Amino acid sequence: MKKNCFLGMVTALCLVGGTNAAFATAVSITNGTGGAGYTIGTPAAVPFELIPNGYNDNILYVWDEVQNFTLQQDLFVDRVADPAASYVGGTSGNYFIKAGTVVSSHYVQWDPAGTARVQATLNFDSDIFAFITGDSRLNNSDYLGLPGIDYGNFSLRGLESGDTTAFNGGSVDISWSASTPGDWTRLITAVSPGADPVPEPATMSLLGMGLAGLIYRTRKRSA
Ligand SMILES: [Ca+2]
Ligand SMILES: [Ca+2]
Repeated sequence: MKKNCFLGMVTALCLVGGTNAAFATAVSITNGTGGAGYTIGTPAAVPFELIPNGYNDNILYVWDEVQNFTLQQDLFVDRVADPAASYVGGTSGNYFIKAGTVVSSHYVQWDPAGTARVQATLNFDSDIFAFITGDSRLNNSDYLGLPGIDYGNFSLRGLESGDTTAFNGGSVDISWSASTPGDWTRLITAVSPGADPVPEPATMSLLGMGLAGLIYRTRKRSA
């Protein structure tokens, strides 16, 4: 197979096929207070379904979702790091990341038992573009989620106005309070140098067609 990896398209397919999950691009959680733990990773083995108030473990989880994905449509977000950035459109309350922008997605879960507050600094390997904090926008962006997770589309999963997100390049300081069920939110960053690109469906079918054509030609040649 290796010698067949001479065409650009097929080379890309070989690379995709030759590596597994993306490297972690959520790097670390520092300065944590109030949480029972701080974890880079999911709260359960994938596949699973997120259940509101189904954890109550007071652990702050951050996990990588789709990485280095070219947006096929404008992505509506709630809080942007830089409203004047070239990749941002819209106005306050209706900001969006423009179609064509390459983004990486991450999810944050914090499900305390009862009323609590958590503070921490979340660190990534690329600049943070935005937070998606509203229930409907979270639901509309679940296509950026990690395959194998049913995000649930339950209400009250987003952030409230008292939950702060102070952007600082590739880091963000959060201070969130929650009662029931907890806080779930999506964080959008720039191209992650530590992640593999995730092929889009159209690209995958092109790659598949390219590979099929190559196999046909190879078989024909060796026949
Ligand atoms: Ca909250
Ligand atoms: Ca809870």
